[in-house]
Amino acid sequence: MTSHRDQSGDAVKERAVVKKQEPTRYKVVLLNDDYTTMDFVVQVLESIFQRSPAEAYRIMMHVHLNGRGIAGVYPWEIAETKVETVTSMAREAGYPLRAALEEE
Ligand code: TYC
Repeated sequence: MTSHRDQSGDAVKERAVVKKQEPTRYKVVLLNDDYTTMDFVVQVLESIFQRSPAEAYRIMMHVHLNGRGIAGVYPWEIAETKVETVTSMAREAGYPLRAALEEE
């Protein structure tokens, strides 16, 4: 904190604006479909999103029942890479599983 006199002679305190800019984060959303197996989705959540087996199962069931669900939240570049990895892993295995990005 600095302190000085203004033209009228009054003490004036100045405070630097220190509010940090939070980096924008992105949700990786998994979308339900009728063909991807439950086991495959659980495997994706464990291997790409570092979810425990119990968490992976819970998220998979949420997507299965609600149509969509959040796999994880990340900075832009990481979120984008996760979507690409999900997509290539699914296509490789012959499944139509899709993932999308949403600003948090
Ligand atoms: N609905 C799929 C089934 O019944 C399972 C599934 C869950 C698929 C989540 C995609 O993101 C998904 N086999």
